[in-house]
Amino acid sequence: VQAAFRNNLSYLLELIGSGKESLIFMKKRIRHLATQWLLATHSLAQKLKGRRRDQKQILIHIGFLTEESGDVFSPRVLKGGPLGEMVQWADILAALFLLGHSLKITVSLKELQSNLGVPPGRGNCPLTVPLPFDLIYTDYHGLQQMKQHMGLSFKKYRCRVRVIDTFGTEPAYNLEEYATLHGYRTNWGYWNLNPKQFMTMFPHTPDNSFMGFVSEELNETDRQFIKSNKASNMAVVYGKEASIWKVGGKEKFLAILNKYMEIHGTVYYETQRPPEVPAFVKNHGLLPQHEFQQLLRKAKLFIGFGFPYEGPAPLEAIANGCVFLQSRFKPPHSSLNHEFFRGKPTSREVSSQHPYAEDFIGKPHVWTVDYNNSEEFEAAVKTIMRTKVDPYVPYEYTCEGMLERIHAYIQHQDFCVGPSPPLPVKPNSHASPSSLSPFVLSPNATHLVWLHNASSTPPAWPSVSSMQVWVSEAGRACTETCQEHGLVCEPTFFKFIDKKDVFLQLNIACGSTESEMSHLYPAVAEKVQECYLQKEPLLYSCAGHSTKYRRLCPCRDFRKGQVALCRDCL
Ligand code: U2F
Repeated sequence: VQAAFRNNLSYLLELIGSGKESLIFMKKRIRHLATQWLLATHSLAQKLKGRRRDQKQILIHIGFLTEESGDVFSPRVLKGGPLGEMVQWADILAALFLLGHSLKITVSLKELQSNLGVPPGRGNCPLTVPLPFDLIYTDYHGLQQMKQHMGLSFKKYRCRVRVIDTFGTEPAYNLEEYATLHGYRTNWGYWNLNPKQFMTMFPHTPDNSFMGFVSEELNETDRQFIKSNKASNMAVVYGKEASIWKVGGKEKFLAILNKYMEIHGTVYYETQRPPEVPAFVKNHGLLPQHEFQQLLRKAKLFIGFGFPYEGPAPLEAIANGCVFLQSRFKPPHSSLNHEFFRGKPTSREVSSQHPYAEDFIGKPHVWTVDYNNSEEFEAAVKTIMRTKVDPYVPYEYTCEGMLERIHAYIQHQDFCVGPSPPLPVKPNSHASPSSLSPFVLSPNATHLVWLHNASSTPPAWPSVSSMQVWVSEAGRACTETCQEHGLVCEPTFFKFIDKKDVFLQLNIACGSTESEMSHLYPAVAEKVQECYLQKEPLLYSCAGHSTKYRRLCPCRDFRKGQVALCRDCL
């Protein structure tokens, strides 16, 4: 069946049900963004005109909202608790629905079981029940519940699962055998999924798929209104919970900020003003989302104190014409040195409160400074007050950008197919071994590019024509190596470059070549001239570095403002 774009969100709102504060929050958000979603859907429909899109049967099981996993978030919706996850789920629901797929939404174990066709109490029965869904979107909690209640079907069908995973899961933590052996410890389990089945809130690591969420875009009238109503001396502090005010050293930088600006907060309180918030701060209490956004429209500066990490609010601030000022983390925070990240399945180093804002947006919208350096901090505040900035939303965070990305994933990502067939070899019997390779060395001999030849191009998504193969410096990850060349690492291409010939073509001297399990392979230990190929495809990883190795890195191009998709990927 072909999917037809939808032009109305009311049926989705019905499907979501009610009863929980979290669901009410999500429905409000969907209602509030409805016009924007519908316009974006129309515009994507024009762009994809004539394209065949299959309609999928999709189950959405929001595990963290089930009573069975404790549902700690719902009771905190009105009390300053995390909303980022709900923002994201609301947007995922809207996007999947508008793309025309058929949805079932569950937020309890009972509903999950009845939708999976598993009779209650028969969770461990050895039968495999046919799964009535092409795709299941869930989270780590939901994954655990499905494993417990699907019996053998879980193993059979887990390739259909997509895990919404805010901070990301690196391959080294995903593969049970390897993680256990090498101490990649996680509190979230080892699922042996294809790492691209994990979908993140920001494009943290290309090993996962970037799901994202949306940020409201302003129309021309709003933009004009904002321009004439910005109060250049108004700052809003990022954070809804009083605890963020406990950050060490805040007196110093707050005193500086207070010299120049009127400071506002949206910190939740019950009856009394939270004692952590100084008297000179104008605290509005926790605001409903659209009122919070109205406040941002007036403010010039949105300032982060270091927590929460990587939430949606800075993007909303920038979308409403604020400058986001945040502290640089030196050394960076990670699961190795910070309580919050401990046990999360990633070694990613977080260089500031919001690395996406820092790296993908930057000045003039984002300033990342050392808060312990009073001069640097003060200079930043003064410059920000003088600088005019326009509201800005990166394309990948617009409704159309999100619809486009999810559309592409749904139509092209398939983790249920077996290993791909060997690369086609050109039928040229006198050729030397290296000319059988589909790559050619770039003219300056720095990297390999795919040899454009229709007959040798395997059907792959992303398309291999977007590929370039680079060798990292020793101690560098592929993530960074590709970035340095204006590209992004693409783990699905590892299978094409994990070959002896590729070392040869890159003029790398291999005294020996072994095939072993390591998330750093393929790589070369240059000093000893040892080359290594990867034995376990699930360990192909863009993340990871060691001073011992130079890694082979499969990079690709990307669409402007849409890093998840290569130029020919739509
Ligand atoms: C992040 O969760 P948070 O919920 O703390 O993320 P925020 O960036 O603070 O914003 C979430 C939403 O809260 C809204 C605002 C954002 O969309 O519009 N809001 C509001 O409704 N009223 C107000 O007064 C102020 C803000 C992250 F998303 C999670 O994944 C992490 O678990 C968490 C901890 O790092 O941080």
